[in-house]
Amino acid sequence: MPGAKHLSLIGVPTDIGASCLGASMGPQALRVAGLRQALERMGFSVSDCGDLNGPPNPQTPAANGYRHLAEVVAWNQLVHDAVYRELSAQRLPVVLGGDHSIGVGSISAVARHCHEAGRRLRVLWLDAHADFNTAALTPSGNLHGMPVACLVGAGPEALLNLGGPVPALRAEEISHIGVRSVDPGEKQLVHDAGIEVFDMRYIDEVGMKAAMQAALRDVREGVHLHVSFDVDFLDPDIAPGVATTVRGGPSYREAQLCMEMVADTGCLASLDIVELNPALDVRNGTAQLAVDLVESLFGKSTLMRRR
Ligand code: 4U7
Ligand code: MN
Ligand code: MN
Ligand code: MN
Repeated sequence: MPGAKHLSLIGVPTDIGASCLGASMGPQALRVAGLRQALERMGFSVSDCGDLNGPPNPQTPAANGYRHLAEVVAWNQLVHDAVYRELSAQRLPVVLGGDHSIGVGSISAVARHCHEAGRRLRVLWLDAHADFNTAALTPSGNLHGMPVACLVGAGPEALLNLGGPVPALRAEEISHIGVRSVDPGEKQLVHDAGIEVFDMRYIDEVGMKAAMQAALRDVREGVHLHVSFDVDFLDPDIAPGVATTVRGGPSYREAQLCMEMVADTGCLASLDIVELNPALDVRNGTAQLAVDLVESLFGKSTLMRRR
């Protein structure tokens, strides 16, 4: 839906897939930081659909390798249905997490929409982590560490069947950017699945520009580009308001360039903003930074662009 001028904010106030509580306050922190107003200033028409209302966090230990599987499925079904509804109405969904387990519901809905519309799909996963764990490998049982594996078909049945094609994605439809923390078993799986990962070492060596050129090489008119923005992608020095910080992430300038290069494709058609944890933030600064970067993602630039 490139060119769509109508954006829909969908709040998903949950930390159901994480061990640290607080990502449930993410949607409200993004609202307080002025996300809607920032997008409206750029000329978009924005509706705030309000918050989805899923089950509370029972804070129970893992069973069969998963924590809170039933609740994670319930939240993801709500997310899937809301994202699919907005896409069907030609609106661009902006999912406000919430922890990253909700990427399964969001992206499965995007995949369903693209499948039905005959559109090619590309997903960029901006994250310090690979989020490719399985029940057998996970060190935590937390489903926010497993959404990519679920999307490509390695996950619990109930999370794979939210609607649309199963699996939702082929490995070649998704690329990771900014990865710098992968668990030992996860490493092998990411390798075997053949997922394209532009990790921090790659970005250090060639720079953000070349990394993004490579990640976006086949993104051209007609492609539905989905960005799943885990705020822990950013260096924790500039973005302390997340639970799973990993040092050595993209700087402010690198992150801006990453977002600007996505905007330049003109193909951005859906977005998740996840893992923001206001309980760990300083004066809502990480939420404000996320809003700043999302403006760039939607095409805000310093000067008029000459092409
Ligand atoms: B996030 C972790 F063990 N890999 O699986 C796990 F390090 O959505 C962290 O990227 C997952 O923030 C982080 O629990 C999930 C851990
Ligand atoms: Mn569309
Ligand atoms: Mn993540
Ligand atoms: Mn992460």
